[in-house]
Amino acid sequence: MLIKKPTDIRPSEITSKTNYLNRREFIRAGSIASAATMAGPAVGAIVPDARREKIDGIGTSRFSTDETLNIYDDIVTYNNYYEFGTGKGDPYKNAQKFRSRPWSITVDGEAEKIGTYHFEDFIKPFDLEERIYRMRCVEAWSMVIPWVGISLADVIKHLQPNSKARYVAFETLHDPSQMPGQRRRSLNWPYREGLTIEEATNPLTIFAVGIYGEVLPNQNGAPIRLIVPWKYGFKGIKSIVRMSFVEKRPKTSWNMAASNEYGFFANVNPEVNHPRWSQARERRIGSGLFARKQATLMFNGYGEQVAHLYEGIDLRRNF
Ligand SMILES: Nc1nc2c(c(=O)[nH]1)N[C@H]1C(S)=C(S)[C@@H](COP(=O)(O)O)O[C@H]1N2
Ligand SMILES: [Mo]
Repeated sequence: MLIKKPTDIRPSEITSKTNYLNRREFIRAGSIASAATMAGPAVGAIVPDARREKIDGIGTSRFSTDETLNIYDDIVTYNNYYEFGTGKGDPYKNAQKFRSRPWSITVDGEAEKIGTYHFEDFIKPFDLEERIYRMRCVEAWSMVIPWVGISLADVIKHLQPNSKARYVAFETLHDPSQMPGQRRRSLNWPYREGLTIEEATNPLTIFAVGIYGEVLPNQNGAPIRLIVPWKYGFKGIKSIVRMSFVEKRPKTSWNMAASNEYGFFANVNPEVNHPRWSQARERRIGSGLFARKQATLMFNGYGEQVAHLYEGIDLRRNF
């Protein structure tokens, strides 16, 4: 193994000892708890080597957190991706053969550069950056994930929306032949999400194409998915095939499913509880089965960057 000077080591290359130790504890606890939550093989062994591909030329970001990263295996085996099943382990199991290449993305609506692009051409003009972000699911668990992504603000500037473009809407692929979950009506397919143009062009918002310096695994939304770190995880729509610039607020999947539980904004907010559970605290995945939950932060801790977007807006009504 190459020995690097400490200053050359990216945060995501450092194996966290606490996480490693907690993992061992988790495996032991798992044997007396439930088999469904049992840990998989050793760190990094869970995705076949043939499918793991390094990404070159990744820059760093001032927006990255230095919190302890979740290990690779947690990030790729504990997922929400209802197109591949509703269990946390289903996407890992059922998305292995999903064809995430070749891939194309259609841009339509109120913009100059509308059209259908090959995935590779679509991302080529933009700088790849590692963005280590907290991700807070509306279900009250969280992770710290080293994404590789491109700035959505850069993408939008390039596509030249006009003044009618007040929102950006996104859609996931609809293909029940490949996505077994779409043969059931667990959601109104295709999965849809949206942001205001101000949210979409905030410097924190990215399109992710990788994790841990490697190509994004299918279960995490390959080849390209949205990441909006101050919002609940469900805003981070996976495997995007359409991006539309629109005048009116778009319909979004979880909001359509239960508008009293999942708002359009879906900003992380410890003071506004889900009707069925508290949002005050969260369980950091990998911290050990018996670890205390930690406090959830307003805007998931990204208030400095985004609070101004919601000035004068009642966040209890606009949750
Ligand atoms: N198309 C699609 N995108 C989706 C989902 C989904 O079911 N389908 N689940 C969302 C939810 S609820 C969360 S918490 C995150 C999970 O991302 P991860 O599995 O990469 O951690 O993806 C979001 N994006
Ligand atoms: Mo979620």
